[in-house]
Amino acid sequence: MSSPVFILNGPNLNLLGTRETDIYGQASLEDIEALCRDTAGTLGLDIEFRQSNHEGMLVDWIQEAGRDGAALIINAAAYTHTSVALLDALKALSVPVIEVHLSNIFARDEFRHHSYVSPAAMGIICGFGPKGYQLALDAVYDSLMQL
Ligand code: CA2
Repeated sequence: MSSPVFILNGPNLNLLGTRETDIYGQASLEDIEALCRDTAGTLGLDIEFRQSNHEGMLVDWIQEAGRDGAALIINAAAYTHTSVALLDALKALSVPVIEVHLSNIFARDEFRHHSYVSPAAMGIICGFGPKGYQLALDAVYDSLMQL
């Protein structure tokens, strides 16, 4: 089995599809995981898809991705805008990191315009809903294949 691409999701993303559907759409996190499994299968990638509401857990998983993963896709949700701990953990990685957001954070509240994740990321994809995760997997594939 090859090293998986870690796909980490931050706080409250477990509520997707139940509330705030005008902003985040109808898809649940389980729907997004299924979409990722499908896309990853097509690309020949293994994935490790996780969600936590706890900053420390996300830090532990980022470190695990650095040890055992081929790449990391992260939607840090609200921690995007607050967490130096996530930035420090991400900066220690040598695998490719891609930041994803369902919504266009730059078209929303000013406090969402700054990301602590972006300085450690190869790139950021936002505003495309669940498709952003597929685009991120595509980008990971290209990066791993050095396309
Ligand atoms: O657009 C994104 O993916 C965000 O990362 C989502 C975060 C938000 O804080 C970021 O600024 C942008 C919020 C995720 C919360 O998701 C909910 C879903 C349903 C109901 C309540 C929250």
